[in-house]
Amino acid sequence: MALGAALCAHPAVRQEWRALTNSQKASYISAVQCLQRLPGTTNLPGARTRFDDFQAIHVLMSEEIHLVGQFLPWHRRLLNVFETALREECAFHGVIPYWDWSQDVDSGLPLARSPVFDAVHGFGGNGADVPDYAGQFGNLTLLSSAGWVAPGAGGGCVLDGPFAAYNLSVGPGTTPTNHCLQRALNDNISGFLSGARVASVLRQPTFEAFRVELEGAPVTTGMRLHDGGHNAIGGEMGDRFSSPGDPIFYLHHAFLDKLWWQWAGLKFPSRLDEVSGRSTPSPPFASVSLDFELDMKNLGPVVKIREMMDIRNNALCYTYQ
Ligand SMILES: [Cu+2]
Repeated sequence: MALGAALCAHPAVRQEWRALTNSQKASYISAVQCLQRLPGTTNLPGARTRFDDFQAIHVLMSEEIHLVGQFLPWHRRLLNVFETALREECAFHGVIPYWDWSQDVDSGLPLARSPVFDAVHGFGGNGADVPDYAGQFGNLTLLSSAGWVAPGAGGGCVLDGPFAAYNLSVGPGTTPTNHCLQRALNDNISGFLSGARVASVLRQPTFEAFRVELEGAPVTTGMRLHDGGHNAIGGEMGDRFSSPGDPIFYLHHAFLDKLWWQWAGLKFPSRLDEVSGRSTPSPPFASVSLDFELDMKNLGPVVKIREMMDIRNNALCYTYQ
């Protein structure tokens, strides 16, 4: 096959949040706020705005896109259609940034001190402290079995920053409900997000081992990078259905996408063809191949995993710094 046959001439460079200038940060945040003002076009349950549309498709597809071989390609495609909307509907000229949380964890500072949670040049901080917060579903026992230690502060509405006032109408879970953006930053989960953990995921010899070690519980017994990042932020981000309601979702997934690209780069070009895994979380299982179709409903045309393998191709056209 001819992967790499049509590489784009000028790939956009996705950068880590703290590498952006304040004006680049502001333009990304304004573009996301623009999607939050535009009326939705999908009519997916609960979706009122264009921003909600992308959250709603994640709710709708959630059972088909996690713990499966298409997990990474599907989320790459989600970021791709989200970025396209930012550009075409909100005159955004930049790219989705990523958040490398391992830099914060390795610094030894609390997550709340990360530049991504800055109230002015970031996504706002923790949620208001709710005593005895027990998680989005009032049940954190699942998290404890995955290595979760103790609740952090927070759990309530985010109080500052550009997204504190946004009314979410998709989620939590699968039930459309009006609610605020919630966070429950938890430094007890940070250990799953260290630079050493990232390095160990990158050492995995096959795509199969890599995707499992990256995604985490319940396929693994403890948390890994993907679920660790979701749960360390908590609130909406801790919700496996409606997590894209927190705009930080896109930066977390961009970092996971970067790690996939970095892992592929360790054995170039053979890993550009390497995809595997079951296609459904429960039996009967089929195996995904490059011809597996990624469904975005009416957010964008169906594409095959094959088209998501090389980020330098004309359809994707980006790279990471
Ligand atoms: Cu997801």
